[in-house]
Amino acid sequence: MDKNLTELITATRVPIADLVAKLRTLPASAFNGVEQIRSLLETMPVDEASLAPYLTWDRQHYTRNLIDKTDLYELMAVCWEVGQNSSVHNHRDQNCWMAAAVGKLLVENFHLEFQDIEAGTCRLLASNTVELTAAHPCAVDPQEPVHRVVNPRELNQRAVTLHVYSRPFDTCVVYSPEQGTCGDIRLHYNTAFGKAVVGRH
Ligand code: CSS
Ligand code: FE2
Repeated sequence: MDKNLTELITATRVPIADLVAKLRTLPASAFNGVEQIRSLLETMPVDEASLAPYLTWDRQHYTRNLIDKTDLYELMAVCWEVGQNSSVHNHRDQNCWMAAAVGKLLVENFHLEFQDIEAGTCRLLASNTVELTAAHPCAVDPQEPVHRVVNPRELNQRAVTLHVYSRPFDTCVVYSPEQGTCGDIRLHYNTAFGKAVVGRH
């Protein structure tokens, strides 16, 4: 990244509470297109220290930590150990924006040629890969919503991403591009508002 841009972002980091306060002022229309929230995340990169109550780690799986939730959106911090990935998945036709508060990740997008959820079959082709950093938040393309997030092992660092979903969703479809299979899964929070969520397993 451009050095001046890196410095600017470090200088302008805001506490997570400021981002929450801003999101809460926005009307439903702000969440309909993808550009407004994407540029908001770009102009309000979040300070890592303010995320401390929401950072939990699990060697087996990335963790999902709810920060705020309204009828319009949910905001969570996702914590990635070195080398952890998500499955290939969709977002239930909901808009999604992501920014990396810590680290540098990859979003690998896939083109869904066909899916038959009832039969559990699909065909996917890898499309583009984009870098996810504080300076470069990403919006999931509503036309091409299937993706996976990777915290590359070779970077040898934990990562924390912020996700805004609108509207909130608690199930998604998970795909195996290699096997051509897919199926619904439920999504759970590891923590909500800074407290462990009991009985999620
Ligand atoms: N959508 C995944 C994180 S990778 S974008 C989830 O909510 O668990
Ligand atoms: Fe996702």
